[in-house]
Amino acid sequence: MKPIALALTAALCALTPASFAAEASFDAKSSKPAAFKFERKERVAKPAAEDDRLWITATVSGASGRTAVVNAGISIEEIAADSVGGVGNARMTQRLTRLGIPFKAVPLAQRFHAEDFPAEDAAFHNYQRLTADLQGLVAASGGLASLFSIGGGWQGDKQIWCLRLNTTAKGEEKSNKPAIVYMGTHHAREHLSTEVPFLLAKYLVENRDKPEIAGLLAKRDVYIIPMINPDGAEYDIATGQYRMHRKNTRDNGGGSVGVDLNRNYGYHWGEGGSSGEPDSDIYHGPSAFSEPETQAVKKFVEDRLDTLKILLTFHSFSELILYPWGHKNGPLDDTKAQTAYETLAKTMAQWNGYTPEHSSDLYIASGDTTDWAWGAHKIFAFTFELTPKSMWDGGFYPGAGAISSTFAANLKPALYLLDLADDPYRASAPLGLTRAQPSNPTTGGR
Ligand code: 0X9
Ligand code: ZN
Repeated sequence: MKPIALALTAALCALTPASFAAEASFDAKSSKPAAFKFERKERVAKPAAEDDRLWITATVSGASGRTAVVNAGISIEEIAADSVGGVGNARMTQRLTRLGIPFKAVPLAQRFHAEDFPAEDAAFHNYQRLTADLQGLVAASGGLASLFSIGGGWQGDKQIWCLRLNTTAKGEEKSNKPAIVYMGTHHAREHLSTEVPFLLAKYLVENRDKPEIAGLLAKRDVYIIPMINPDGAEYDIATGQYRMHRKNTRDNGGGSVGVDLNRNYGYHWGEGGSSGEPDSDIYHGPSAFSEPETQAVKKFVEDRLDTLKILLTFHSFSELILYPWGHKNGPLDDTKAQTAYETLAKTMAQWNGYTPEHSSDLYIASGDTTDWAWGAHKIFAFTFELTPKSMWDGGFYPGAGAISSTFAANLKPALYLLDLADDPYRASAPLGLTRAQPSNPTTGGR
């Protein structure tokens, strides 16, 4: 087990608004954005003077018990057979008391011992390195890759970069080829979910001349957006020690920072498993798509509705393959789609060893990316909860040692979806007709 490094209270107190602003302008200067589409807003969130967050262990079992805990405003991070652990505050524990749910609560900083940033975690991409390395991939791609910004974050000084792989169209040019989008790091502290889509981009660029990869790339329009929440990701590491930050960096006032971007999408927004309280880790924001980050994704997707068939959003952790619905229990009414989702998820699970299930089997949550993509636009949408399985194995901070193995485990699922982006229903077509024959990236067997 790898220890988790956190220094929450110290970190929050050490970061003055002035130092944060100085760091932000450094990033803006060094990153040389290709398309700077917005004004800097000078709305840097002020850190809370005190961190009143609690680690809450509640005695519940089953998805309905977990949903009751989420509905109290607590973000569940650890699931055991008869209990869950997660982040909340004293007001939320009062709700558990009223519901008769037994719990224990300790200060979050006490639950995670403060340690130095592990030296090996320098391998993770911060915003600046990601910007440089994406630009490097474009330069090394022989004309295959292009880079553009889909918008900016709350603070307005960072771009949400999108790397595109298309043998003919570049940047934001239209293409008739079937499209797929991979995303990472909606949630600030889930840094491994930046690495996996980045490494997928790198793999595709470096192997672009291998027949099996060249064949795939020739017929597809591939978009990779590794860091949807650059402000939050930087905020999480800005002090050199992890702060366990989940949301973006909207200044909610009263010292509370951030909106949960994975509760801010506009399909059944504001319903179960999200909170209207700004200090909740699952705060859904003041309105659907209130945040620039989700607005950027919305525009990106809606500009490509005629060709975009599959969306895969990487999160961490728990080793799950999740698919709609998440805002309500039960299968999709559309049985053909339900069968396709099940086949896709089970097939991918054979390769990465993750557990395939409806998002709502984890817990009900409204306003997430995949419910919106499917509900509003019928784009096949999956959430992968990456390694590790549990908080005890490193949780959000599994260490750099997890990067390459997690990418390797998810490469074949990612290529499988890429192949199926013309028609995801091919996955459940009878064998011998149009059923997908997944590629084998190690042997080139397709
Ligand atoms: O709660 C989330 O947003 C996701 N888990 S995470 O630990 N990465 O925060 C899961 C979203 C799954 N969707 C639903 N249950 N609706
Ligand atoms: Zn997440």
